[in-house]
Amino acid sequence: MATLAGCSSSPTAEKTVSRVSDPEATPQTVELHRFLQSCCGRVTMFGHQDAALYGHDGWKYVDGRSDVKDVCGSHPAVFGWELGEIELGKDQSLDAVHFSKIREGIIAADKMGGINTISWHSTNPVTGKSAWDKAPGSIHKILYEEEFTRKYFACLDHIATFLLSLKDEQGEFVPVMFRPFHEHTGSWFWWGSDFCTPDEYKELWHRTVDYLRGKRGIHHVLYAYSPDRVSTPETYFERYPGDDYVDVIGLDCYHRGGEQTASEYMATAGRILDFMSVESARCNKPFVFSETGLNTLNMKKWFTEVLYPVVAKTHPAYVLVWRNPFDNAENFYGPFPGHESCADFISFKDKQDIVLLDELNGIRK
Ligand code: BMA
Repeated sequence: MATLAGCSSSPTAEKTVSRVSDPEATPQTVELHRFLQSCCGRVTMFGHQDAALYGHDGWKYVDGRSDVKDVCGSHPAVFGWELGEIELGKDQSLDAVHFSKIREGIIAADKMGGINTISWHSTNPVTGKSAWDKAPGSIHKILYEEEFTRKYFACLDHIATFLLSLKDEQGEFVPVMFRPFHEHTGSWFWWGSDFCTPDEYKELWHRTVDYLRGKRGIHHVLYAYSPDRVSTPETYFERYPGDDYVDVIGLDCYHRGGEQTASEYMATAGRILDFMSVESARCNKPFVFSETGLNTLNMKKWFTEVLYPVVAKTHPAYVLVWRNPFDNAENFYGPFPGHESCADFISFKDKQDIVLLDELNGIRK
């Protein structure tokens, strides 16, 4: 079993300067940030999107269950969650998950010592269509046309109400990462690079953070910036909203294909994580591999032979693979019992520098 004790020092022992963008961040939020930073360069936590909500064989809402735990005996260390369509005032997400279950899951994950990260595939407030609605100029309209500014803030009110409902048994806010407007260097979402200028993207981010923080008084959130694959650091940072608005720098980069594209994926992700690690150390902001995966895991040793060498080179604080939908067996990124990658996943987990919840527990709290 991998243990943090195997490292030169445990993450909590390391004194790391934390640079949280919110001067009023709660102590738990500052601590989460410091902990993430202390992992960078030394260990990588493993995360799975929607881990605790449902799994590949169709199970849904089973207390204490996750596909990862079914395979290796431990939950992932990092739990991903998705709030898309909360902005419409619905009680279920675009992935047919009740927000009440997400709230319960976040609070339960925090209680177990896990780390929570939230994504938001928001509908387009201008057109009312999905996150994938390629409507040029939507951000411009949100920023400069009152009708849409109002609509956007109404969306944010739903996000704010949800965030403000995240309290533990002591009544303290549960610190979370929030990762809006991700993969913006591509152009598949309405906030993509073909549909707005760099300044418009940054301004949308600023207004979002200012609203949640300033107007709604939310101080238990770390904001994560997560471009998709890019060729240069300049492109990565072109739309960076600034140190006062970002706490964590991320990367979304998938392995599309199988064996034939493995070395290309490893080289690309490795190169981007390289410059992120340098920047992370310079600015005291943790870097994370916020989304990745090989759809259907069609390489038996993907975890140890492809993913591990990528993360072991720089050690982002965590790597998160995407979801195992309960309603689509053709589409999954995490292991589940019976899949041919299980043995390899267990070897991956057993690496000294890979951390799941069982190794995190008792170290963070
Ligand atoms: C995408 C896909 C979609 C899903 C969305 C939000 O990448 O998995 O099916 O709706 O994430 O979770």
